[in-house]
Amino acid sequence: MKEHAVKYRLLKKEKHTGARLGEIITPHGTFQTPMFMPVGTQATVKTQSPEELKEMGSGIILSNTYHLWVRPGDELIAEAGGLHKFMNWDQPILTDSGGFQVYSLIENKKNITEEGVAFKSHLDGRNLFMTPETSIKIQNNLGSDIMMSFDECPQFYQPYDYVKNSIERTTRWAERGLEAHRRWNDQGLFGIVQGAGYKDLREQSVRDLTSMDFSGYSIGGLAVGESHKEMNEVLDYTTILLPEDKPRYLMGVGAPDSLIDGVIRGVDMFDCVLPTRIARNGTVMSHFGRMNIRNAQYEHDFTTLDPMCDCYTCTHYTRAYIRHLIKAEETFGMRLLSYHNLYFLIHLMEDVRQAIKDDNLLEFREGFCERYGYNKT
Ligand code: PRF
Ligand code: ZN
Repeated sequence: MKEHAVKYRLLKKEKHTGARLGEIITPHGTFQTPMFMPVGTQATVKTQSPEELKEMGSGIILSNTYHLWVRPGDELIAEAGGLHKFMNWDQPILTDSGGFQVYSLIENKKNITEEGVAFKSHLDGRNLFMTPETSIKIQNNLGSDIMMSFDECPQFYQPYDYVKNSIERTTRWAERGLEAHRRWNDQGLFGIVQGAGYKDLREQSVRDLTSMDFSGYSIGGLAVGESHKEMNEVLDYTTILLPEDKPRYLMGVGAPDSLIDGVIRGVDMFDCVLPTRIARNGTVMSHFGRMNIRNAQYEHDFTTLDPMCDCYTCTHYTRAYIRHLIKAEETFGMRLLSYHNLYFLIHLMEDVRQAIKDDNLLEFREGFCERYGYNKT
């Protein structure tokens, strides 16, 4: 077994659920888990500076192989000394492989072959081809702390035979990625479990990927059209098969109830564009549910966004002011809301970590969901 640049340390298991308290040690520092990771697709978390991200408690951010490959190019970033230096972020970075982003750009499933995936650039429409080796090479040039294998993420409701062929190819791609990886000394590499809603295929995917020596395991192919209940079921039978001594990452999930339900099932890491995307059109995540600040009811509302939040936005600005900024399309309004929404999810995970320490995560979930307005399940 090789030495991994990224290590997981299990600190405590919650008494009544599958939740784990831990920490992930990377070449750019250690962060606590469970953790929510802000998304910085184009080497920036939209509207937020690195100083703001640190201040809000973000211990790691995510970026995207595909986007940085087409612009400004991974070679340019390597020339700058790597992604950390290029964007002035000295803490951990995780990069997604492009396996998810390119699928939205594929015109026909026939463009997915054993060798790789053919698709068109979202910038200028030129033909591109991504293979497991290209994805790893780009991520090696970026120098992220945690890299992802190149995978296919099928929609949830696909025929069994399609998904079986797909996961077997994703496993072969993962193996090719392991071979292509050149920086084991300072970059970890995760395998990505797929299999849609088919229990035996998820099990096969876990078995095949855990027989190879990855630094951690991601659960992909969720939040792609299935219900919340179906997602929980897949997590139930997937996470129990994953090794205890490696981190687990549920990809592209950011709804507060899904985060808590993922943690209950043993997930350590999450990411999603949701908090920053909805912030830019005026949607606020608060302890009392979601609200759109553009709504007329906030015109004369001089209270804070979320009375239970002590972030910079909530301690300095009123709903009426932020409503005005968003309606006037002022970028400062987007910054204030992005800051608050990210702070909200990062601090939700801090509360979740405390509940794991206190062995009362189920009670925490109950209280949180009742306030937020989720139906009990
Ligand atoms: N694979 C990759 N990235 C992803 C996903 C996936 O399945 C998802 C699914 N929700 C989000 N991001 N590589
Ligand atoms: Zn706030």
